[in-house]
Amino acid sequence: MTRNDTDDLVRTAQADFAAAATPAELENAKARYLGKAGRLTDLLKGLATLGADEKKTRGAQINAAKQAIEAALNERRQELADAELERQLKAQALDVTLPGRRRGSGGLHPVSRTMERIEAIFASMGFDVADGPEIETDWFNFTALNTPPDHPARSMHDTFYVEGGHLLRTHSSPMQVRYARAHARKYEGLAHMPEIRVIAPGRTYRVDSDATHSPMFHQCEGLWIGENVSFKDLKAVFTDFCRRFFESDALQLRFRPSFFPFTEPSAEIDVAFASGPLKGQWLEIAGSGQVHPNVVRNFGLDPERYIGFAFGMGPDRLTMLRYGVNDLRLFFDGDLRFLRQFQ
Ligand code: 2NM
Repeated sequence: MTRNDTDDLVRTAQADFAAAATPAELENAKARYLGKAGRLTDLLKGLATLGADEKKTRGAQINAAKQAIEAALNERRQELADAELERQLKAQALDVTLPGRRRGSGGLHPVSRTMERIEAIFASMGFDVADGPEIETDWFNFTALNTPPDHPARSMHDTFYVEGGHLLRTHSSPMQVRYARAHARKYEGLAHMPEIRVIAPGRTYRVDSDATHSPMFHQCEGLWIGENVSFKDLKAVFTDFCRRFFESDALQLRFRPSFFPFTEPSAEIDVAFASGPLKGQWLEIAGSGQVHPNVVRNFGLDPERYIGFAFGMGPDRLTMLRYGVNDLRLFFDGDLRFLRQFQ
């Protein structure tokens, strides 16, 4: 063997390594030269037959070839590793110049908008805004409100009863009873009690479902109790509220005699728009009345001294009127194509 044969071997190995396209192919190629049965190993075995001097030069020659082959192997390993890294980086490339994915902006539900308008208008007239439990006791929902034990509203056809003898409140007035009782207790025994002026907006529940009734709906009830609060105050407050809510000073109101267990006398409140598609039509929008003495007593107050009025309205219906929506269920289906129109 001559220097030429080791030079050839190095060149063949270099070409072989260069032809390896993957790390696995490269390791196979490596075995052909540096493995146990590899060609370089064969050369080393051949040394055994040589004399001492020849062995020394030949050994150095083979060693140089081995080093060159190992260098070529490592170089190719690095090339393949670099190529793989490059490939991965390309695959995961992040183009920071692309526009970001924006999270769509949300907005208030149309009924929430109505609630906020109602709250703002009554707050400007000195009314507190109170909320409380939607699961109520029979006493707060019915008894305290002068509703007799055999009243149809108490039947399972009208009221959702839940475990433990509780029920889903059928109106928001139980919250007014809670509020009035807390107020009365706070000023008990004192010479002067500030007037009670509160609205109770929130979710209420009845066994009822069609285009104008949902088993869950909203109510906002109002209460004003003092020593000298009369029906004329109710008319003034509610007229002012309606004209501001519907943004029309020409809006007409009508108080029509009615009956509720918790008020006496009682009145239904109708409005008529001065313009628009419903112009001149009387539309019922609330119930009201002078709070019944039995209810005032259940507030923890003396009905001989304290008197006032209450009213109840449906923010869902007010929203339908304000925006011209004809099916109440649209508000509760959660269809964004409908809800987005109010943004
Ligand atoms: C209505 C109609 C008439 C009402 C009564 C009370 C309370 F708590 F003072 F007794 N709150 N709300 C009331 C009165 C509600 O809704 C149609």
